[in-house]
Amino acid sequence: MINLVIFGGPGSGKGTQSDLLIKRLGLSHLSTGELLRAEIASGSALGKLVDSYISKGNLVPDALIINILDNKIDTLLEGKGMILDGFPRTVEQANALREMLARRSTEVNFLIDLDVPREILIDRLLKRGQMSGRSDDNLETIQHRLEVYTKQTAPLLELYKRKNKYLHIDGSGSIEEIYQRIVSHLAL
Ligand code: B4P
Repeated sequence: MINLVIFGGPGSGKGTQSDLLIKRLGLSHLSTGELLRAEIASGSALGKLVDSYISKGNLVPDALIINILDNKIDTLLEGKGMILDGFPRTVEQANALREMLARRSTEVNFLIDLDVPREILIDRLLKRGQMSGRSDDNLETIQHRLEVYTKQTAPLLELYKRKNKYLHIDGSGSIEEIYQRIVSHLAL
Protein backbone atom coordinates (compact mmCIF):
# COMPACT_ATOMS: atom_id res chain seq x y z
CA MET A 1 0.00 0.00 0.00
CA ILE A 2 1.20 3.51 -0.78
CA ASN A 3 -0.34 6.63 0.71
CA LEU A 4 0.67 9.99 -0.74
CA VAL A 5 -0.16 13.54 0.29
CA ILE A 6 -0.02 16.08 -2.50
CA PHE A 7 0.73 19.47 -1.05
CA GLY A 8 1.34 23.08 -2.11
CA GLY A 9 -0.09 26.57 -2.18
CA PRO A 10 -3.40 27.43 -3.85
CA GLY A 11 -3.10 26.76 -7.58
CA SER A 12 0.10 24.76 -7.22
CA GLY A 13 -1.39 21.94 -9.31
CA LYS A 14 -2.42 19.51 -6.56
CA GLY A 15 -5.61 18.52 -8.38
CA THR A 16 -3.93 18.49 -11.79
CA GLN A 17 -1.03 16.23 -10.75
CA SER A 18 -3.27 13.99 -8.60
CA ASP A 19 -5.39 13.15 -11.65
CA LEU A 20 -2.28 12.03 -13.57
CA LEU A 21 -0.83 10.04 -10.66
CA ILE A 22 -4.08 8.20 -9.98
CA LYS A 23 -4.22 6.99 -13.57
CA ARG A 24 -0.66 5.69 -13.34
CA LEU A 25 -0.80 4.14 -9.87
CA GLY A 26 -4.43 3.07 -9.57
CA LEU A 27 -4.78 4.75 -6.18
CA SER A 28 -7.95 6.11 -4.55
CA HIS A 29 -8.20 9.90 -4.56
CA LEU A 30 -9.66 12.35 -2.10
CA SER A 31 -9.72 16.03 -2.99
CA THR A 32 -11.16 17.91 -0.03
CA GLY A 33 -11.59 21.02 -2.23
CA GLU A 34 -13.69 19.09 -4.78
CA LEU A 35 -15.74 17.49 -2.03
CA LEU A 36 -16.44 20.86 -0.42
CA ARG A 37 -17.39 22.44 -3.76
CA ALA A 38 -19.82 19.55 -4.42
CA GLU A 39 -21.41 20.22 -1.02
CA ILE A 40 -21.81 23.91 -1.94
CA ALA A 41 -23.34 22.97 -5.32
CA SER A 42 -25.90 20.72 -3.58
CA GLY A 43 -27.36 23.80 -1.88
CA SER A 44 -27.46 22.05 1.52
CA ALA A 45 -27.22 23.92 4.84
CA LEU A 46 -23.73 22.45 5.27
CA GLY A 47 -22.83 23.70 1.77
CA LYS A 48 -23.91 27.22 2.71
CA LEU A 49 -21.73 27.07 5.80
CA VAL A 50 -18.76 25.76 3.78
CA ASP A 51 -19.26 28.52 1.18
CA SER A 52 -19.03 31.18 3.88
CA TYR A 53 -15.41 30.07 4.51
CA ILE A 54 -14.24 29.17 0.98
CA SER A 55 -15.57 32.29 -0.76
CA LYS A 56 -13.53 34.43 1.67
CA GLY A 57 -10.40 32.30 1.12
CA ASN A 58 -10.44 30.82 4.64
CA LEU A 59 -10.00 27.18 5.57
CA VAL A 60 -13.12 25.38 6.74
CA PRO A 61 -12.95 24.33 10.43
CA ASP A 62 -10.69 21.37 11.23
CA ALA A 63 -13.47 19.39 12.97
CA LEU A 64 -15.65 19.49 9.87
CA ILE A 65 -12.96 18.34 7.45
CA ILE A 66 -11.53 15.70 9.81
CA ASN A 67 -15.02 14.25 10.21
CA ILE A 68 -15.37 14.01 6.41
CA LEU A 69 -12.09 12.09 6.12
CA ASP A 70 -12.98 9.85 9.06
CA ASN A 71 -16.14 8.79 7.19
CA LYS A 72 -14.24 8.01 3.99
CA ILE A 73 -10.91 6.61 5.14
CA ASP A 74 -11.87 2.92 5.13
CA THR A 75 -13.16 3.09 1.55
CA LEU A 76 -10.08 5.04 0.45
CA LEU A 77 -7.81 2.36 1.89
CA GLU A 78 -9.62 -0.59 0.30
CA GLY A 79 -7.27 -0.86 -2.71
CA LYS A 80 -3.61 -0.10 -3.32
CA GLY A 81 -3.59 3.07 -1.24
CA MET A 82 -4.60 6.69 -1.72
CA ILE A 83 -3.66 10.20 -2.74
CA LEU A 84 -4.83 12.92 -0.40
CA ASP A 85 -5.10 16.18 -2.32
CA GLY A 86 -5.59 19.28 -0.18
CA PHE A 87 -5.50 17.40 3.14
CA PRO A 88 -3.92 17.90 5.65
CA ARG A 89 -3.84 21.69 5.61
CA THR A 90 -3.19 22.34 9.32
CA VAL A 91 -1.08 20.71 12.01
CA GLU A 92 -4.27 19.54 13.72
CA GLN A 93 -5.40 17.81 10.50
CA ALA A 94 -1.96 16.18 10.10
CA ASN A 95 -2.15 14.80 13.65
CA ALA A 96 -5.68 13.48 13.11
CA LEU A 97 -4.54 11.80 9.88
CA ARG A 98 -1.57 10.16 11.59
CA GLU A 99 -3.85 8.73 14.29
CA MET A 100 -6.48 7.53 11.81
CA LEU A 101 -3.83 5.73 9.75
CA ALA A 102 -1.98 4.30 12.77
CA ARG A 103 -5.27 2.75 13.98
CA ARG A 104 -5.34 0.93 10.62
CA SER A 105 -1.65 -0.04 10.78
CA THR A 106 -0.64 2.20 7.90
CA GLU A 107 0.91 5.65 7.37
CA VAL A 108 1.67 8.43 4.88
CA ASN A 109 4.67 7.31 2.80
CA PHE A 110 5.47 10.64 1.13
CA LEU A 111 4.33 14.22 1.09
CA ILE A 112 4.90 15.72 -2.38
CA ASP A 113 5.42 19.46 -2.00
CA LEU A 114 4.69 21.32 -5.26
CA ASP A 115 6.79 24.43 -4.84
CA VAL A 116 5.65 27.26 -7.11
CA PRO A 117 6.58 30.96 -6.99
CA ARG A 118 3.82 33.28 -5.76
CA GLU A 119 3.51 35.21 -9.07
CA ILE A 120 2.91 31.98 -11.02
CA LEU A 121 0.25 30.85 -8.51
CA ILE A 122 -1.59 34.15 -8.83
CA ASP A 123 -1.39 34.03 -12.63
CA ARG A 124 -2.74 30.44 -12.82
CA LEU A 125 -5.62 31.13 -10.45
CA LEU A 126 -6.64 34.37 -12.18
CA LYS A 127 -6.71 32.46 -15.49
CA ARG A 128 -8.79 29.69 -13.93
CA GLY A 129 -11.14 32.27 -12.40
CA GLN A 130 -11.93 33.67 -15.87
CA MET A 131 -13.04 30.21 -17.05
CA SER A 132 -14.53 28.59 -13.95
CA GLY A 133 -16.18 31.48 -12.18
CA ARG A 134 -14.95 30.00 -8.85
CA SER A 135 -15.86 32.46 -6.11
CA ASP A 136 -12.37 32.17 -4.55
CA ASP A 137 -10.37 32.79 -7.76
CA ASN A 138 -10.28 36.61 -7.68
CA LEU A 139 -7.21 38.67 -6.79
CA GLU A 140 -8.29 39.73 -3.29
CA THR A 141 -9.29 36.22 -2.22
CA ILE A 142 -6.22 34.64 -3.87
CA GLN A 143 -3.95 36.96 -1.86
CA HIS A 144 -5.76 36.00 1.33
CA ARG A 145 -5.50 32.26 0.45
CA LEU A 146 -1.75 32.69 0.00
CA GLU A 147 -1.51 34.31 3.44
CA VAL A 148 -3.58 31.49 4.98
CA TYR A 149 -1.29 28.97 3.26
CA THR A 150 1.85 30.63 4.68
CA LYS A 151 0.48 30.94 8.23
CA GLN A 152 -1.61 27.79 8.70
CA THR A 153 -0.54 25.21 6.11
CA ALA A 154 3.17 25.63 5.29
CA PRO A 155 4.26 25.04 8.96
CA LEU A 156 3.21 21.41 8.75
CA LEU A 157 5.94 20.74 6.17
CA GLU A 158 8.37 20.59 9.09
CA LEU A 159 6.49 17.60 10.53
CA TYR A 160 7.03 15.59 7.36
CA LYS A 161 10.62 16.78 6.90
CA ARG A 162 11.46 15.54 10.40
CA LYS A 163 10.10 12.10 9.49
CA ASN A 164 11.99 11.98 6.16
CA LYS A 165 8.73 11.80 4.24
CA TYR A 166 9.14 15.12 2.48
CA LEU A 167 9.62 15.27 -1.28
CA HIS A 168 10.36 18.67 -2.78
CA ILE A 169 9.21 19.16 -6.37
CA ASP A 170 9.79 22.24 -8.49
CA GLY A 171 6.17 22.93 -9.44
CA SER A 172 6.90 25.47 -12.18
CA GLY A 173 6.96 24.55 -15.88
CA SER A 174 4.49 22.53 -17.94
CA ILE A 175 2.07 20.01 -16.40
CA GLU A 176 3.95 17.16 -18.15
CA GLU A 177 7.38 18.37 -16.94
CA ILE A 178 6.18 18.51 -13.34
CA TYR A 179 4.54 15.10 -13.63
CA GLN A 180 7.81 13.60 -14.94
CA ARG A 181 9.72 15.15 -12.00
CA ILE A 182 7.34 13.49 -9.52
CA VAL A 183 7.50 10.13 -11.27
CA SER A 184 11.30 10.12 -11.36
CA HIS A 185 11.64 11.25 -7.71
CA LEU A 186 9.30 8.50 -6.57
CA ALA A 187 11.07 6.02 -8.87
CA LEU A 188 7.70 4.88 -10.22
P1 B4P B 1 -8.50 23.21 -3.35
O1 B4P B 1 -9.56 22.67 -4.20
O2 B4P B 1 -7.56 22.24 -2.72
O3 B4P B 1 -7.84 24.24 -4.29
P2 B4P B 1 -6.53 24.92 -4.67
O4 B4P B 1 -5.56 24.89 -3.56
O5 B4P B 1 -7.00 26.23 -5.16
O6 B4P B 1 -6.02 24.18 -5.97
P3 B4P B 1 -5.02 23.11 -6.57
O7 B4P B 1 -3.63 23.21 -6.04
O8 B4P B 1 -5.71 21.76 -6.51
O9 B4P B 1 -4.89 23.59 -8.04
P4 B4P B 1 -5.23 22.97 -9.45
O10 B4P B 1 -4.56 21.67 -9.72
O11 B4P B 1 -6.71 23.00 -9.60
O12 B4P B 1 -9.10 24.09 -2.13
C1 B4P B 1 -10.09 25.09 -2.28
C2 B4P B 1 -10.54 25.61 -0.92
O13 B4P B 1 -11.24 24.57 -0.18
C3 B4P B 1 -9.45 26.06 0.06
O14 B4P B 1 -9.04 27.39 -0.18
C4 B4P B 1 -10.17 25.90 1.43
O15 B4P B 1 -11.02 26.98 1.68
C5 B4P B 1 -11.01 24.66 1.24
N1 B4P B 1 -10.33 23.45 1.71
C6 B4P B 1 -9.89 22.42 0.91
N2 B4P B 1 -9.27 21.49 1.67
C7 B4P B 1 -9.33 21.92 2.96
C8 B4P B 1 -8.82 21.41 4.20
N3 B4P B 1 -8.15 20.25 4.26
N4 B4P B 1 -9.04 22.12 5.35
C9 B4P B 1 -9.71 23.28 5.31
N5 B4P B 1 -10.21 23.84 4.16
C10 B4P B 1 -10.01 23.17 3.00
O16 B4P B 1 -4.53 24.05 -10.40
C11 B4P B 1 -4.93 25.41 -10.41
C12 B4P B 1 -4.99 25.93 -11.85
O17 B4P B 1 -3.69 25.97 -12.43
C13 B4P B 1 -5.85 25.08 -12.79
O18 B4P B 1 -6.59 25.93 -13.62
C14 B4P B 1 -4.82 24.27 -13.58
O19 B4P B 1 -5.28 23.96 -14.88
C15 B4P B 1 -3.65 25.23 -13.65
N6 B4P B 1 -2.35 24.55 -13.69
C16 B4P B 1 -1.98 23.50 -12.89
N7 B4P B 1 -0.70 23.14 -13.19
C17 B4P B 1 -0.27 24.00 -14.17
C18 B4P B 1 0.96 24.17 -14.88
N8 B4P B 1 2.01 23.38 -14.67
N9 B4P B 1 1.05 25.16 -15.80
C19 B4P B 1 0.00 25.96 -16.05
N10 B4P B 1 -1.20 25.86 -15.41
C20 B4P B 1 -1.33 24.89 -14.48
